[in-house]
Amino acid sequence: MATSQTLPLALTIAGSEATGGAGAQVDLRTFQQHGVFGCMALTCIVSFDPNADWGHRFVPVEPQVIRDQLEAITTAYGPDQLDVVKIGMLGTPVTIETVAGVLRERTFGHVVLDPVLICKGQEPGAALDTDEALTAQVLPQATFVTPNHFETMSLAGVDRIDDVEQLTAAARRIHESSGAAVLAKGGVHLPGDDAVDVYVDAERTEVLRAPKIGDGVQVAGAGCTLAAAVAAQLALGATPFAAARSAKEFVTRGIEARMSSSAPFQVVWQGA
Ligand code: PXL
Repeated sequence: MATSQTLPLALTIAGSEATGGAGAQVDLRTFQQHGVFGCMALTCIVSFDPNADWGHRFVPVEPQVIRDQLEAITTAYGPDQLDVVKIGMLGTPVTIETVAGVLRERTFGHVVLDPVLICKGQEPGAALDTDEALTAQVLPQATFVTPNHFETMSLAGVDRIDDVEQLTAAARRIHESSGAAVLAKGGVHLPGDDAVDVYVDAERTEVLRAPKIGDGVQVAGAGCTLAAAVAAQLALGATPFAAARSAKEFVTRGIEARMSSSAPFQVVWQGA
């Protein structure tokens, strides 16, 4: 009989988006594509409502059920085996408190935080209490954070980011306040032909560029894919900066191979 093998592992703590375009489904596909064994603690269930402009129907998972999932995972896989966690949508201050509590009990070498405040189509105002809880309780425990344009403004406490200099200044500010490596995403929100991201850690500040694809069409699931690819690369032993560069390439390929459906947005294909 063949002996069992040791595999790189990563955990995602994230929500389900039923159509598979965002959330934990994206994370697990991304891990798989990297040869990383994925496990998952589900925080919420999002079901878009086709009869209400594809708005979000959102159901949080009970805090005790989140704790149960994480107990099973962290008991099965000790710190020597599972050292990388990716955090996606938490959704409510109570869920944030629950996850932050578990992170304080069981340390991970790499905590990749995709600071999901709102999903595409939601009102920015809905994010305020989530924003405050995330900043106070989870961000200080993150080793790597991947804010999009809106989240970068929110976490840096600035009103606008219109160019790469402002994006860099905001990313530095988030790095200085959190200590985490920061990959701040300009996406399609900055002018120019390139999708520009800024990477900042204690040693370096780097601007990452890739040509905007399809006239800068916004594709759902790109943020989840990017953070999950960073986590997968870290699980494979990459440095944070190498993980950032590789993840941007992975997302660019996935956006090129994007998939459409009867929903009003296209989604990243991680299998490209
Ligand atoms: O893309 C952000 C995101 C993350 N996680 C879940 C989501 C969304 C956006 O829809 O539903 C579960």
